[in-house]
Amino acid sequence: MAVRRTRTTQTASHWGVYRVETDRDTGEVVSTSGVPFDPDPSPIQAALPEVVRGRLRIDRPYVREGYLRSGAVSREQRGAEPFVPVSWDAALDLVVDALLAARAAGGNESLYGGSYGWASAGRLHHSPSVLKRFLGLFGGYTDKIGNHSFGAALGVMPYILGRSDVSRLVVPWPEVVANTRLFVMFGGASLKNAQIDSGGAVNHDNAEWFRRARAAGVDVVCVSPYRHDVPDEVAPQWLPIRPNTDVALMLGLAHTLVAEGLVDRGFTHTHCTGYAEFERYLTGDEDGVAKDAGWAARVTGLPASTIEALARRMADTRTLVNTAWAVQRAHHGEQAVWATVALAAMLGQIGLPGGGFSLGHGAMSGIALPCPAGIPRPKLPLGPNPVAVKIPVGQVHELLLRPGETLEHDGRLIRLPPTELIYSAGGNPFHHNLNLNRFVTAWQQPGTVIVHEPWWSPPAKFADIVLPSTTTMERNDIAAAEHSRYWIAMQQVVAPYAQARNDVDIFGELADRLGFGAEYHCGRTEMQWLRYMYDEARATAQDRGFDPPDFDEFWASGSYEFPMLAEPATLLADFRAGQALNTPSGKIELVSEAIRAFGYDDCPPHPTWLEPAEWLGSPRAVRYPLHLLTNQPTHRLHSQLDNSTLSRAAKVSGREAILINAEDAARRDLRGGDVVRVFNDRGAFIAGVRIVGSDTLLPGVAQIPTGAWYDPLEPGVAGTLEKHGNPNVVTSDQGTSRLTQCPAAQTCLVEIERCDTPPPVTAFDLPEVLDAPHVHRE
Ligand SMILES: Nc1nc2c(c(=O)[nH]1)N[C@H]1C(S)=C(S)[C@@H](COP(=O)(O)OP(=O)(O)OC[C@H]3O[C@@H](n4cnc5c(=O)[nH]c(N)nc54)[C@H](O)[C@@H]3O)O[C@H]1N2
Ligand SMILES: Nc1nc2c(c(=O)[nH]1)N[C@H]1C(S)=C(S)[C@@H](COP(=O)(O)OP(=O)(O)OC[C@H]3O[C@@H](n4cnc5c(=O)[nH]c(N)nc54)[C@H](O)[C@@H]3O)O[C@H]1N2
Ligand SMILES: [Mo]
Repeated sequence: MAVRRTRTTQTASHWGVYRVETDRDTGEVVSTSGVPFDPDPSPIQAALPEVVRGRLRIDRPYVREGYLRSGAVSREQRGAEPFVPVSWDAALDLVVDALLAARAAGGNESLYGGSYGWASAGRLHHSPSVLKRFLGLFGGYTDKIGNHSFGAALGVMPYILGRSDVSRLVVPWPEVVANTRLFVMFGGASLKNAQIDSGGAVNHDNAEWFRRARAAGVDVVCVSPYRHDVPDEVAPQWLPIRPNTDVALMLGLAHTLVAEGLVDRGFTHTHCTGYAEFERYLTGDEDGVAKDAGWAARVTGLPASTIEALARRMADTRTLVNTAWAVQRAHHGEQAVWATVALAAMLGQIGLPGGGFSLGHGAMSGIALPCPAGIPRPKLPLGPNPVAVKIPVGQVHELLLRPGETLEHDGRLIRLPPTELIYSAGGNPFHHNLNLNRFVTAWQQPGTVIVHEPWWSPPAKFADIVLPSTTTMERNDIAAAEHSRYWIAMQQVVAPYAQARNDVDIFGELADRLGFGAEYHCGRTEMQWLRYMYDEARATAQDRGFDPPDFDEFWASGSYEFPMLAEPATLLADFRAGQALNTPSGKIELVSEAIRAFGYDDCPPHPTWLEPAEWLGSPRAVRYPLHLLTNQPTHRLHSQLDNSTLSRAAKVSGREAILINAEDAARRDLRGGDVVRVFNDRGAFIAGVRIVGSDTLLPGVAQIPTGAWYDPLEPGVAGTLEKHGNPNVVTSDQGTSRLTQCPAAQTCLVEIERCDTPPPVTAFDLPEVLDAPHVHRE
């Protein structure tokens, strides 16, 4: 038997850095393994090679049949029609024609290029960035503002702390282990989330840090409807709170501090503004309702005695309050962030080692790991965008459905321009947008939709022009995540699949045709770009006292780890020591006059309990008695890799698994493995049931991971049944508040019933392709 000759290359992904062995003769991927400096590689790593050469790869450019025949007038058929294969030349000509026609009709602001999405790791080939570079040089585009992850925090933090670097408002693990005695985690810090880092996780160390915290005697409290949001190893105290009521608990804790004389009045006096007014709200002097532990108990479902006991413990020891991003991804999510800061301020430990608050500890791999400050990242210059219009990420439907009207946002009115064309690369709008039945209609409004995708994923199936992109394994790049101390060389592993091209090259071809190729690619090849980006970042790193090797040495060695040059500073210690914050008062704003001036009843001037539009205490719960939480998936990244064996093995009866409490299941005569219809007024989807006890999930709560590929029974028809378990057909697209207008996915009530004859899943079928490549426009 012939001996297999292999070669090893290193690549990187959001879920880790890995070595890939390929067959020297066939080029096939033989195996993958983690790198030596990653103690605990993610199982997701193994999922990519399979799909890189999988059946669902897009082999060449395609155009929707109706678009090819009759252009924009066929827009309502988007998502429902077969595709026609075309040559690259023909496809690029169509894109150029569409761009020029759209710009002529509606100006540059009629091009929506906000294209939200995680795409793939790699600083050069990051598709939303190359799209922006391209559209900027084309004269500009309407962009997005904010993010899906922690958008409410991002929007409100500048008012509270004068800072918008939300993902840096985290007390790192070493400080927690050394100093924190009580770690109160609203929404926990699930280890499944720490597999990932935007731009490339490197060391998967969080499980080990939880163990060290346990060994150091840190007591952990998991405040969540779901017990396993904190790993069992740390034996957390579990407070199964009603979803979306965390603010009420925080206020109940704060009230207890007031009632028992435990507030650090020195700190609230010297470091905060507005405390007196906030206290009047807590005691009920403002609105007649004391936010005491008994009140909080009625809202949250937790015993008053537990709330009081927790408040006393918090005041008695070095306490860190952490709020997971999911908690602010809910109606009035700004309040959860503000109340977190207020509670920590009243405890008076902000700026002390291991005390105060964190946001999103462990939400991604690197966020709480030790990391030197000031690491620059190699970057592709995006260039200017001459169009100023920006749409909050969760409100793209408003842009598309209400052209010419306005949207309230952050004290201003955003004028919504008409949209002639959507250009999307590196995101899945049928995953990140909520209320998909309305969104499907919104998506059918513009005349043209262009999508770059490696796979026949939902956005590809809902495009007019589909251009096939390469995956990370088919190109060279550099990974450098915001929360990582590494630069990683990503070497091409396999040749591009079929006719797939790199996004950066597709835009290069388009720029050439449109006459700005030289400005776009600057005459650089892939490796020349990487060298250029590296050299720029290296020069900055050298200015900051680091000494990364030259490009050739870096590329040959595969990685560079930045050393810790100095002990990292404790979060907000400089502020504690007297340095003013960038707020009007220079202090933490427990009352914001700027926000008061906006007069928003959905975002009052201090942390406030406002009932969410939907929760277990609302009248709507009579009809839809289950609160649906949509958490991040364990076996994939959002919708990425849902087509892999790993993700598909975790489904129940072929559908995404929904977790239901045994009591709720019994009431509906449901058993594990049953297929159910999950529904409300906005829509319905099919899922597979997994039953857990009240020791795992609060009764009245159902939980389903996001990211099942959108699989409508009748594509393009609003309100049609979703067959595969994409929960965003039932989630609401109402913004968190007028302040930030962020997605509020976690605010959603549903009912569930058995579905005995569910339609088959077709999410992983190829679209219908006509073998008539010569259809011409009429
Ligand atoms: N209900 C609910 N919905 C949610 C959330 C929630 O909590 N609840 N969470 C939200 C959050 S926090 C986020 S961040 C969003 C995530 O939303 P997205 O970032 O849009 O989700 P992804 O599945 O990562 O989409 C990336 C897409 O890019 C494609 N892609 C990958 N590499 C490349 C490439 O090199 N080139 C091109 N052209 N395409 C590529 C993938 O195939 C995939 O289709 O979802 C949000 N949606
Ligand atoms: N494996 C994997 N990891 C990921 C991702 C992925 O797709 N896959 N996505 C990454 C991204 S983009 C992001 S933004 C982060 C998100 O990080 P998070 O937002 O922290 O993650 P989620 O899984 O959405 O939510 C965490 C938990 O919050 C709890 N929760 C929900 N609503 C409430 C509430 O009202 N109150 C309380 N107390 N708890 C609540 C749920 O039980 C849920 O399990 O994760 C990242 N990590
Ligand atoms: Mo996110």
